[in-house]
Amino acid sequence: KDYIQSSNLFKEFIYLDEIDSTNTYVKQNQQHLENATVVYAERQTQGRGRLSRKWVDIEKGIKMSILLKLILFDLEKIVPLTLFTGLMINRVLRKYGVNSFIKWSNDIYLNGKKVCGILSELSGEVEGLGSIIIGIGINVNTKSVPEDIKDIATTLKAETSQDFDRTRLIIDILNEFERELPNFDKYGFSYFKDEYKSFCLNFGKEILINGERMFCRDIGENGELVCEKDGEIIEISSGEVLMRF
Ligand code: BT5
Repeated sequence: KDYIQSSNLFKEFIYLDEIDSTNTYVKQNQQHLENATVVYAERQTQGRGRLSRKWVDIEKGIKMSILLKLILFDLEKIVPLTLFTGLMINRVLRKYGVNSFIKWSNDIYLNGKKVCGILSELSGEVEGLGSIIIGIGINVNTKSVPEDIKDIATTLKAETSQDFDRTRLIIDILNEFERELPNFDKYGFSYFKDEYKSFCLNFGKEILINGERMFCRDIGENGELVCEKDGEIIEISSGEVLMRF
């Protein structure tokens, strides 16, 4: 509450015990919600990932959505905004001494397993004008994850043997987001590109995209992957990226 009161961006924080999905909640209630409202849920019964995938609910974690209203979007800015959000989370985790990395475009990894996912969704009432909902899921204070995702997912506690103050973590993430948003607005993703590259697991590696093997040469000005295949340069701005470990 103190943080929200002192924030120039975030004006409202809604706490829910249980909801289907914080992104769905924001989408359904956005007419009544102020710009930059943050909705947090202790439990999600139908947490969502991208492309109709599921986000498994893990207790003692963070599941929240940020509503940014009346954004004249520029679809080109949506992917970079998600990348920017991931980078801010990665930055905060690193400040806590956590050895996290980013898997393009929006996953945070710790010791080869996913600890955080981001789901950005557009919701437009009028053409070109609408809102962006940024959903953030972080696995925090459980020692383990459910059996069905244990090979691919982990929690901050499982990897560091530490408990994290979730309120502090949320405030630090929102704070970092708020502090850097003007730079993102003004200069776009390119302002953050070098930092992103230095923590991006895909950069400088062979990756598989839709079954095709290519080499990731660079991260572009808008956060696209610049890849090389058979001497040809291919730019990828969305889609599935599978790491070859
Ligand atoms: C994501 O999708 O990673 C986006 C996750 C966003 C979750 C937040 S929570 C608050 C807000 N409300 C929502 O309903 N969603 C957002 P994607 O890149 O498609 O990854 C989904 C895949 O991650 C699944 O198919 C699983 O393989 C894996 N996965 C599912 N649950 C996980 C978990 N808790 N931790 C790590 N990996 C998980």
